[in-house]
Amino acid sequence: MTYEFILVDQPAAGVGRVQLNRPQALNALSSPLLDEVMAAMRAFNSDDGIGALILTGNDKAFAAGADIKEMEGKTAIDMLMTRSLTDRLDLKMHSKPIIAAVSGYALGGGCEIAMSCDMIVASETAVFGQPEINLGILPGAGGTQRLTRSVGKALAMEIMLTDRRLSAEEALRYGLVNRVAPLDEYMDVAINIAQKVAGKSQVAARLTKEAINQAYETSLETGLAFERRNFLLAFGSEDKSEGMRAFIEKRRPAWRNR
Ligand code: DAK
Repeated sequence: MTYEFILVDQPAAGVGRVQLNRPQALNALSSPLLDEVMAAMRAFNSDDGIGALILTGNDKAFAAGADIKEMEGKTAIDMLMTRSLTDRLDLKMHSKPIIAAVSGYALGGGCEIAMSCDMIVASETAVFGQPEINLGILPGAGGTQRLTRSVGKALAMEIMLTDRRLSAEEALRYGLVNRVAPLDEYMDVAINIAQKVAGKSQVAARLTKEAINQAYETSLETGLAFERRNFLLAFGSEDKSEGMRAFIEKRRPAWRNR
């Protein structure tokens, strides 16, 4: 499949990478771009040879948000009736772990998409923010909820009410990102983490990701019950037998992802 607004490759065994490639607009998330991202992510997600995904932009911009020029003439009903950013990029539906490799601007919908990934690796030049208030709107793809859960109410209020931007170091300090690395290294860090994930049992990784995400959705009691169910499911997998046998035989496990 050929794409106009994204680049797709496999930078390491088991790792699929989708790169937003609309540099002249700082990777603003236009509808055609989002459709391509979704198609590429879906293809990787259903590829048995892929164990982890990377979503990235370029050095200057991960994504500067939804495409303001596209949204400018839209009414509330237009937004209601067309597939939204969240519908288009519902990263939660992807069972494989996704790492956002973020450099430069991650603003508005760009920040929201990074936060809907499972981990974030940032370059030292990354800038996170939710500037929607400047446009007379508010975050609509998870910003008010995900950012608040990450950084807490006080800082979330400041970011979203005053357009305070977070540097990579601040994002690390407040728990928004996993790692910060120099510009020429952040992608290698992201690939390295993705490779580690891809080297695990896909069954166990999927059940783990699902269970962690439940921590955002439910009470502790319900989350613990969910974890227990997934734990028992893992015990029914061939990979559980292989993993434990490999440990006892002092060798690397050969996962079958079954
Ligand atoms: N949309 C469209 N074009 C954009 C853009 C954007 N978000 N951001 C940048 N560009 C374009 C600029 O218009 C410019 O294009 P030309 O004028 O050259 O044609 C080009 O990219 C370079 O931008 P600048 O000249 O402005 O570059 P600077 O380095 O001076 O400034 C900047 C960089 C990132 C500070 C600045 O471009 C900026 O403030 N951009 C806007 C950031 C922003 O406000 N982002 C939030 C957008 S609102 C939804 C859910 C969620 C959303 C929508 C719907 N539903 C559930 C329905 C999300 C909304 C948003 O994200």
